[in-house]
Amino acid sequence: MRRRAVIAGIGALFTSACSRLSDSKAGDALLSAAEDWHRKAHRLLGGRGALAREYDRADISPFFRGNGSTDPDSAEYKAAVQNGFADWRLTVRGLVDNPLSLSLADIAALPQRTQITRHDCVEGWSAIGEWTGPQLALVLEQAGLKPEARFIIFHCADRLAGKPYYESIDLADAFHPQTIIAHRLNGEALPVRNGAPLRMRVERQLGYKQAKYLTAIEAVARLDGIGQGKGGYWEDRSGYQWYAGI
Ligand SMILES: Nc1nc2c(c(=O)[nH]1)N[C@H]1C(S)=C(S)[C@@H](COP(=O)(O)O)O[C@H]1N2
Ligand SMILES: [Mo]
Repeated sequence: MRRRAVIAGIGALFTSACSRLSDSKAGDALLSAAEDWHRKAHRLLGGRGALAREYDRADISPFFRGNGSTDPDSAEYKAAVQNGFADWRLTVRGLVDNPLSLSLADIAALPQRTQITRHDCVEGWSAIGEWTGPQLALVLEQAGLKPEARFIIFHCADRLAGKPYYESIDLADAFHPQTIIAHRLNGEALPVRNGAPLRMRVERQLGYKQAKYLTAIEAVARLDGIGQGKGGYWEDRSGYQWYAGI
């Protein structure tokens, strides 16, 4: 019963997220024409709620390589590794009714989802891994999104070329059932290489959207004012599109 209520709730959120997106001028200005076409085509071809393919245990890649930051070199992160991430906190803030500060134990105590999916990096490699963690939707429901919230920003502990890595998604992806806050890879605690202790899995999108070393989740109305305003580290400094749907 409860599950059904949650699914109905997610359905309603999809509808409101989509109508909010289509009538928002800020959102339209943000997206290039081609990107907007891609996003709309994706919605028609199976819909934004369609599931990414899930694989079998036998398909899991023997080694899930690391890319981008693979060993953040800040003193804080090194200290966190040293004490087994015992004091790691994930904050949930911005346009929410109840800001949260979650420990790894809080995250592990939530209902968990495990999914075996393929990660596709634009640099031309893929890997299949089994990810475990709570759905982002559960955490956002606990925090209670304010009606003005339209995007979710993921803040990370690492920097590349001196700038903090960050990413963002819209509410359709935020409430997608396969969007999880992963703390396990192939049944083990996440390796540092792959984003320990927490990283996002947004399975309908490309590799650079899968934010590692997650420290905060922020609900916002607009993307300008965060980083250089294009919604992500690579979006800000290369031609990478904000909507990286696959
Ligand atoms: N915080 C952070 N997240 C990140 C990156 C990064 O450098 N820093 N690189 C991105 C890119 S381009 C890819 S392909 C994936 C790589 O994930 P992996 O290291 O687990 O293979 O993480 C993404 N998330
Ligand atoms: Mo990537």
